[in-house]
Amino acid sequence: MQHRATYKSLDENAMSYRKTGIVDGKDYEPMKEPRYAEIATFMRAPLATSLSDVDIGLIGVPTDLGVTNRPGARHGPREIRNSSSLMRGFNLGMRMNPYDLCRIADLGDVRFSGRYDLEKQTAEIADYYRHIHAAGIIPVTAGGDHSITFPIFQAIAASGPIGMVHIDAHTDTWGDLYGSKFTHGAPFRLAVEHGLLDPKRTIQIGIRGGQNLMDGVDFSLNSGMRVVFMEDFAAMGVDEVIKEARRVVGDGPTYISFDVDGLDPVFAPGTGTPEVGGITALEAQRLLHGLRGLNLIGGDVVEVAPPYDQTGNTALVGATMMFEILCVIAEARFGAPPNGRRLQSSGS
Ligand SMILES: [Mn+2]
Repeated sequence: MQHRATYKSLDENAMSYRKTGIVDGKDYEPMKEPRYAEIATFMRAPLATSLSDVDIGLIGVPTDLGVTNRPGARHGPREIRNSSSLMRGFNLGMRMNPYDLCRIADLGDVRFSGRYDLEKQTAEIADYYRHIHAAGIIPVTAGGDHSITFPIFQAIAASGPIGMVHIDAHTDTWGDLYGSKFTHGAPFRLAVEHGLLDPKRTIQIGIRGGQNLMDGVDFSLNSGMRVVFMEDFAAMGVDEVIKEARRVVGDGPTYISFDVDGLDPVFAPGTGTPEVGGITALEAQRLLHGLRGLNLIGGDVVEVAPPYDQTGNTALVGATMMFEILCVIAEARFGAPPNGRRLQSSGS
């Protein structure tokens, strides 16, 4: 294969992919070092020191205060960073290199002053993403449990409801649970109720398992979301599901939310609420590639809970899905879509 530049060249004063060793003073590029070396940032992208000169920001949200059962997703961002060092620049499945298209950086983790206060934390996540959005940066996030997506929407959908491709075993549209409304079972009900998410431009893919209450599924269906239950997924096949997803979200602004429990636990056992009979890793990659050219405004991979998977494979799968999401967003926003028009940044 022809060698391609791993990085888009950056201005001299901008956030740079090139670093200077503090001992020998020599220049080096972390992504060209062996993949086991240097500090583990997401995808080995540079760690940003400011919000200037970044097009896509890779962000960790290390919290699992919103889980309703088994905790552990607070360890997701660190393990995904480590596993993501296995990612390279060129995506063979898509025949493109996101680093050729735009400036990508690890923005670090959301920091909390209320780390053990779910409501305060939710407000702080929203505040963090308002800064990211105001700087015109497209966020690609590693959670954390799924409760983090609601405050992300509070920031990026403030000017009007967005659409969503949601991959998950669960609809995450339940109401209050044990006195809390910000659980990881509730983000998309809250998002609809707050006018942040357009249910008619939302597709939920991979839904399955048992339920204590039909409240969540009923909310999804009654609000107009397209729910692709796992039996439907199996009957339709990936290509038909892609067509349906593209029909549902149309050309409006669309977010990709990928709960790793949407995958079969064979591929991703390290998650708090595994459900057997799920999507394969390859089907998920094909599904994500099928979103090429949509008006994508951000994405996340959530619910990677490394303590339940001592092999580390769930973190690798999560990192890979994060890379795929990064690639489809980079191409959609900074590449040359089929209509030849570069989509405009939704930054305020
Ligand atoms: Mn979920």
